[in-house]
Amino acid sequence: MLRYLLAGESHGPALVGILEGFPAGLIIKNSFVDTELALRQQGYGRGPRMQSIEKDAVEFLSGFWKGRTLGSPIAFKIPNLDFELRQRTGQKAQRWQVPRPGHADFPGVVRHDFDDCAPVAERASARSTAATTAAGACAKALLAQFGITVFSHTRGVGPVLADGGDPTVARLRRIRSHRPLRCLDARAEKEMVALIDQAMEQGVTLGGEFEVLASGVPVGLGTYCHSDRRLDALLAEDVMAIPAVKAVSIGAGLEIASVDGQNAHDEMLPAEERSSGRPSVGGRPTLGSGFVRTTNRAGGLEGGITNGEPVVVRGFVKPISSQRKRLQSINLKTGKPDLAAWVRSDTCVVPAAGIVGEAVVAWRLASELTTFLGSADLKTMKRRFLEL
Ligand code: EPS
Repeated sequence: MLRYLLAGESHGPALVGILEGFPAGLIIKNSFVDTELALRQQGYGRGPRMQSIEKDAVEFLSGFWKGRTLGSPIAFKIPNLDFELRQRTGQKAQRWQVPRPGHADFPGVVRHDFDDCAPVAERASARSTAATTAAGACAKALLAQFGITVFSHTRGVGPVLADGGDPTVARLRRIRSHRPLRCLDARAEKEMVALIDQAMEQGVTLGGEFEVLASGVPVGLGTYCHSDRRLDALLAEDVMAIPAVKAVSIGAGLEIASVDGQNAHDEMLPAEERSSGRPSVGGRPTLGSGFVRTTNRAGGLEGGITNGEPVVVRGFVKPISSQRKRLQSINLKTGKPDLAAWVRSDTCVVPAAGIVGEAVVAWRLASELTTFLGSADLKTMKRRFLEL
């Protein structure tokens, strides 16, 4: 099992994390983590802070010896460059009394007895997801040792939905870094970009949908034996905990509710029938061979256990509440109607949320894998994996 604790305020000196449970002997390159951090920062529709102030980079503080993990807790930090900028230019922390509807501002003030929304936003801010991404990158480095990859793509922005065909690992890898929204459907992506431009001009924000696919996952992670160990439930919790996510689905998700039982499952067919059927999501043959599935409606999870097909999780993101066209709210000091606070914000965070989705899915799968294989050292884990 892996555990982590993350901390840090959006405009404080740094985000920090402690990761526990990694085996000894793993190489985690800073450059790999930084590439993941950069992907989270990018994506069309990000605001001024992401575009021109931050350049997220991880600093490992403990847990390594001669470039490999020790099996002891890993500590890291990601400095907030916005903090340094504020120090240099003498900018004071912002204060505001008019909560943004949809943000944690109002319930956070009540919950923690603050007289101002700023302290709520400091920790409720999605800035914290940079640390989540760094933790997830460490998990990805471990999963890579077992041939497991975790990638995401944007399925929708506002009302525009992609029709991108089969999200194979090769295609997901290809669109990873040079497409504005990491969308498999180039035509829909153009429409999405135009929609974001329009929203930016109007001072409003846009939500959407991302999908995370984990390929190469062995059969048998998770269990149906108790509700809090079902892997589908745990993944749903992980993705739901990403700021701005309002719904999560596994595999075909919501679409399953409206079809009959003949069209809701993934039949197991003799291996030779694979070529005649629709390729499975992720395009990877089922482990254990002898049979194949030509669909993956279950999203790689049956009874809360991985079944060897790619694990597929979708997240549905609301349009973020900070927007230039300010919403009606109440001034907490005067009790009078007022317009919600706004200083600067992103317009669309769907691709960024997809990268965070990858991070949390990777973390959960790596955690389950260490439970499955033991985690004292990488060599033993690999030997046990080959015996599966
Ligand atoms: C965020 C508000 C903005 C975003 C921030 C999330 O920050 P600021 O208040 O400093 O303008 O830039 O996102 C990040 C900093 C990030 O790293 O993703 C919010 O209120 O959630």
